[in-house]
Amino acid sequence: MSNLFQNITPQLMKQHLKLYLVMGSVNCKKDPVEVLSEAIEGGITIFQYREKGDGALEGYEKLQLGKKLQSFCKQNNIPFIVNDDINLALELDADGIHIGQEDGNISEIRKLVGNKILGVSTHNLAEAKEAVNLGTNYIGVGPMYETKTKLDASEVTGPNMIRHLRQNSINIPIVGIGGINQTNLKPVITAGADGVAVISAISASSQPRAVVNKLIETIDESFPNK
Ligand code: 3NM
Repeated sequence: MSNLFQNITPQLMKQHLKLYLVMGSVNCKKDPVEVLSEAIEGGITIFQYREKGDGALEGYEKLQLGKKLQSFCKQNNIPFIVNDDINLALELDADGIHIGQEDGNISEIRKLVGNKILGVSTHNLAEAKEAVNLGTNYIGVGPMYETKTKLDASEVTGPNMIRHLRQNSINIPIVGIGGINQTNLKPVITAGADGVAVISAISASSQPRAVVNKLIETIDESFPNK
Protein backbone atom coordinates (compact mmCIF):
# COMPACT_ATOMS: atom_id res chain seq x y z
CA MET A 1 0.00 0.00 0.00
CA SER A 2 1.45 3.30 -1.06
CA ASN A 3 0.76 6.31 1.14
CA LEU A 4 3.15 8.66 -0.56
CA PHE A 5 0.53 10.78 -2.32
CA GLN A 6 -2.35 10.50 0.16
CA ASN A 7 -3.62 13.82 1.54
CA ILE A 8 -1.35 15.55 -0.96
CA THR A 9 -0.72 19.24 -0.26
CA PRO A 10 -1.68 21.77 -2.95
CA GLN A 11 1.97 22.76 -3.20
CA LEU A 12 3.18 19.23 -3.95
CA MET A 13 0.24 18.67 -6.28
CA LYS A 14 1.22 21.75 -8.27
CA GLN A 15 4.78 20.48 -8.60
CA HIS A 16 3.58 17.13 -9.89
CA LEU A 17 1.26 18.71 -12.47
CA LYS A 18 4.20 20.19 -14.35
CA LEU A 19 4.12 17.60 -17.14
CA TYR A 20 1.23 15.18 -16.99
CA LEU A 21 1.28 12.23 -19.38
CA VAL A 22 -2.19 10.82 -20.03
CA MET A 23 -2.21 7.60 -22.05
CA GLY A 24 -3.69 4.24 -22.90
CA SER A 25 -2.67 1.50 -25.32
CA VAL A 26 -4.69 2.93 -28.23
CA ASN A 27 -2.74 6.21 -28.09
CA CYS A 28 0.66 4.60 -28.44
CA LYS A 29 2.80 4.09 -31.50
CA LYS A 30 4.90 1.50 -29.69
CA ASP A 31 4.54 -0.67 -26.59
CA PRO A 32 2.86 1.47 -23.88
CA VAL A 33 5.30 0.18 -21.26
CA GLU A 34 8.19 1.39 -23.40
CA VAL A 35 6.49 4.75 -24.02
CA LEU A 36 5.94 5.26 -20.29
CA SER A 37 9.44 4.23 -19.30
CA GLU A 38 10.96 6.58 -21.87
CA ALA A 39 8.62 9.37 -20.79
CA ILE A 40 9.63 8.87 -17.16
CA GLU A 41 13.32 8.97 -18.13
CA GLY A 42 12.57 12.19 -20.01
CA GLY A 43 11.04 13.78 -16.92
CA ILE A 44 7.23 13.51 -16.77
CA THR A 45 5.97 14.34 -13.28
CA ILE A 46 2.61 12.47 -13.10
CA PHE A 47 0.89 9.76 -15.15
CA GLN A 48 -2.75 8.90 -15.91
CA TYR A 49 -3.79 5.49 -17.21
CA ARG A 50 -6.63 6.28 -19.62
CA GLU A 51 -7.58 3.08 -21.41
CA LYS A 52 -10.33 4.42 -23.68
CA GLY A 53 -11.53 4.47 -27.30
CA ASP A 54 -11.76 1.97 -30.16
CA GLY A 55 -9.77 -1.16 -29.41
CA ALA A 56 -9.14 -0.27 -25.75
CA LEU A 57 -8.26 -3.17 -23.46
CA GLU A 58 -10.90 -4.39 -21.05
CA GLY A 59 -11.17 -6.62 -18.00
CA TYR A 60 -8.13 -8.72 -17.18
CA GLU A 61 -5.96 -7.22 -19.95
CA LYS A 62 -6.76 -3.70 -18.82
CA LEU A 63 -5.85 -4.65 -15.27
CA GLN A 64 -2.59 -6.31 -16.32
CA LEU A 65 -1.39 -3.35 -18.37
CA GLY A 66 -2.37 -1.06 -15.48
CA LYS A 67 -0.24 -3.11 -13.10
CA LYS A 68 2.80 -2.90 -15.37
CA LEU A 69 2.48 0.84 -15.88
CA GLN A 70 1.87 1.38 -12.18
CA SER A 71 5.04 -0.47 -11.22
CA PHE A 72 7.15 1.84 -13.41
CA CYS A 73 5.52 4.85 -11.79
CA LYS A 74 6.13 3.45 -8.29
CA GLN A 75 9.80 2.81 -8.94
CA ASN A 76 10.19 6.44 -9.94
CA ASN A 77 7.90 8.16 -7.40
CA ILE A 78 5.53 9.31 -10.13
CA PRO A 79 1.88 9.49 -9.02
CA PHE A 80 -0.20 6.86 -10.87
CA ILE A 81 -3.73 8.09 -11.57
CA VAL A 82 -6.55 6.04 -13.10
CA ASN A 83 -9.04 7.65 -15.47
CA ASP A 84 -12.75 7.15 -14.69
CA ASP A 85 -12.62 3.54 -13.50
CA ILE A 86 -13.01 3.71 -9.72
CA ASN A 87 -13.07 -0.06 -9.27
CA LEU A 88 -9.76 -0.34 -11.12
CA ALA A 89 -8.25 2.52 -9.09
CA LEU A 90 -9.23 0.76 -5.86
CA GLU A 91 -8.15 -2.67 -7.05
CA LEU A 92 -4.72 -1.37 -8.04
CA ASP A 93 -4.52 0.88 -4.99
CA ALA A 94 -3.66 3.69 -7.40
CA ASP A 95 -2.47 7.04 -6.10
CA GLY A 96 -5.56 8.73 -7.48
CA ILE A 97 -8.50 8.94 -9.83
CA HIS A 98 -9.40 11.43 -12.54
CA ILE A 99 -13.03 11.92 -13.49
CA GLY A 100 -15.02 13.92 -16.02
CA GLN A 101 -18.21 15.89 -15.45
CA GLU A 102 -20.28 12.92 -16.60
CA ASP A 103 -18.60 10.31 -14.45
CA GLY A 104 -20.77 10.64 -11.37
CA ASN A 105 -21.16 12.60 -8.19
CA ILE A 106 -17.86 14.14 -7.04
CA SER A 107 -18.67 13.88 -3.30
CA GLU A 108 -19.59 10.22 -3.59
CA ILE A 109 -16.40 9.49 -5.49
CA ARG A 110 -14.39 11.32 -2.79
CA LYS A 111 -15.95 9.05 -0.16
CA LEU A 112 -14.98 5.96 -2.18
CA VAL A 113 -11.39 6.99 -2.81
CA GLY A 114 -10.67 8.48 0.63
CA ASN A 115 -7.45 10.49 0.73
CA LYS A 116 -6.21 9.54 -2.72
CA ILE A 117 -5.65 12.24 -5.32
CA LEU A 118 -8.95 13.27 -6.94
CA GLY A 119 -8.80 15.24 -10.19
CA VAL A 120 -11.77 16.55 -12.16
CA SER A 121 -12.09 17.80 -15.74
CA THR A 122 -13.69 21.23 -15.89
CA HIS A 123 -14.56 23.58 -18.71
CA ASN A 124 -15.86 26.75 -17.08
CA LEU A 125 -15.97 28.76 -13.84
CA ALA A 126 -19.10 27.08 -12.46
CA GLU A 127 -17.58 23.61 -12.80
CA ALA A 128 -14.29 24.79 -11.35
CA LYS A 129 -16.02 26.38 -8.31
CA GLU A 130 -17.97 23.20 -7.68
CA ALA A 131 -14.79 21.11 -7.90
CA VAL A 132 -13.05 23.42 -5.40
CA ASN A 133 -16.00 23.30 -2.99
CA LEU A 134 -16.05 19.53 -3.10
CA GLY A 135 -12.39 19.26 -2.19
CA THR A 136 -10.82 17.98 -5.38
CA ASN A 137 -7.01 18.04 -5.41
CA TYR A 138 -6.65 19.52 -8.88
CA ILE A 139 -8.68 20.42 -11.94
CA GLY A 140 -8.00 19.80 -15.59
CA VAL A 141 -9.14 22.64 -17.84
CA GLY A 142 -9.70 22.18 -21.54
CA PRO A 143 -9.61 21.82 -24.32
CA MET A 144 -6.90 24.43 -24.67
CA TYR A 145 -6.66 23.80 -28.42
CA GLU A 146 -8.27 21.57 -31.06
CA THR A 147 -7.70 17.92 -30.26
CA LYS A 148 -8.18 14.81 -32.35
CA THR A 149 -7.67 12.51 -29.39
CA LYS A 150 -10.94 13.07 -27.52
CA LEU A 151 -13.81 12.79 -29.96
CA ASP A 152 -16.43 14.17 -27.57
CA ALA A 153 -14.28 17.08 -26.36
CA SER A 154 -16.16 20.31 -25.56
CA GLU A 155 -15.63 23.55 -27.43
CA VAL A 156 -12.08 24.91 -27.28
CA THR A 157 -11.78 27.26 -24.29
CA GLY A 158 -8.22 28.37 -24.98
CA PRO A 159 -5.71 29.41 -22.29
CA ASN A 160 -7.94 32.41 -21.50
CA MET A 161 -10.26 30.12 -19.54
CA ILE A 162 -7.41 29.43 -17.11
CA ARG A 163 -6.73 33.17 -16.78
CA HIS A 164 -10.45 33.70 -16.13
CA LEU A 165 -10.45 31.04 -13.39
CA ARG A 166 -7.36 32.54 -11.71
CA GLN A 167 -8.92 36.02 -11.85
CA ASN A 168 -11.95 34.56 -10.10
CA SER A 169 -10.00 33.18 -7.15
CA ILE A 170 -9.68 29.58 -8.30
CA ASN A 171 -6.38 28.94 -6.56
CA ILE A 172 -6.21 25.15 -6.57
CA PRO A 173 -3.75 23.27 -8.76
CA ILE A 174 -4.67 23.54 -12.46
CA VAL A 175 -3.44 21.59 -15.46
CA GLY A 176 -4.34 22.59 -19.02
CA ILE A 177 -5.24 19.84 -21.53
CA GLY A 178 -6.19 19.43 -25.17
CA GLY A 179 -4.05 19.77 -28.28
CA ILE A 180 -0.98 20.87 -26.31
CA ASN A 181 2.51 20.48 -27.74
CA GLN A 182 5.88 22.16 -27.48
CA THR A 183 4.91 25.00 -29.82
CA ASN A 184 1.74 26.11 -28.04
CA LEU A 185 2.24 25.34 -24.35
CA LYS A 186 3.65 28.69 -23.24
CA PRO A 187 0.31 30.58 -23.24
CA VAL A 188 -1.19 27.82 -21.05
CA ILE A 189 1.49 28.36 -18.41
CA THR A 190 1.46 32.14 -18.58
CA ALA A 191 -2.35 32.08 -18.19
CA GLY A 192 -1.82 30.53 -14.74
CA ALA A 193 -1.65 26.75 -15.18
CA ASP A 194 0.70 24.77 -12.97
CA GLY A 195 1.48 22.48 -15.86
CA VAL A 196 0.24 20.81 -19.02
CA ALA A 197 -1.35 17.43 -19.72
CA VAL A 198 -0.71 15.76 -23.04
CA ILE A 199 -1.68 12.56 -24.78
CA SER A 200 -0.66 12.49 -28.43
CA ALA A 201 2.35 14.82 -28.34
CA ILE A 202 4.16 12.16 -26.31
CA SER A 203 2.41 8.84 -26.85
CA ALA A 204 2.09 9.06 -30.64
CA SER A 205 5.76 9.99 -30.99
CA SER A 206 8.38 7.44 -31.97
CA GLN A 207 10.80 9.26 -29.63
CA PRO A 208 8.90 9.95 -26.40
CA ARG A 209 12.04 10.67 -24.37
CA ALA A 210 13.23 13.42 -26.69
CA VAL A 211 9.75 14.96 -26.87
CA VAL A 212 9.45 14.98 -23.07
CA ASN A 213 12.89 16.60 -22.72
CA LYS A 214 11.81 19.43 -25.04
CA LEU A 215 8.45 19.86 -23.33
CA ILE A 216 10.12 20.17 -19.92
CA GLU A 217 12.62 22.67 -21.25
CA THR A 218 9.82 24.78 -22.74
CA ILE A 219 7.70 24.58 -19.57
CA ASP A 220 10.65 25.75 -17.48
CA GLU A 221 11.21 28.68 -19.83
CA SER A 222 7.51 29.58 -19.74
CA PHE A 223 6.98 30.06 -16.01
CA PRO A 224 6.38 33.78 -15.43
CA ASN A 225 8.94 34.16 -12.64
CA LYS A 226 11.72 32.69 -14.76
N1 3NM B 1 -9.56 15.82 -22.07
P1 3NM B 1 -4.19 15.45 -26.86
S1 3NM B 1 -8.98 17.16 -24.13
C1 3NM B 1 -8.43 13.64 -22.42
O1 3NM B 1 -10.79 19.09 -22.66
C2 3NM B 1 -8.76 15.00 -22.84
O2 3NM B 1 -11.04 17.87 -20.89
C3 3NM B 1 -9.75 17.00 -22.63
O3 3NM B 1 -5.30 14.74 -25.95
C4 3NM B 1 -10.60 18.06 -22.02
O4 3NM B 1 -3.11 15.90 -25.95
C5 3NM B 1 -8.35 15.60 -24.03
O5 3NM B 1 -3.72 14.35 -27.79
C6 3NM B 1 -7.49 14.99 -25.08
O6 3NM B 1 -4.89 16.56 -27.59
C7 3NM B 1 -6.05 15.42 -24.99
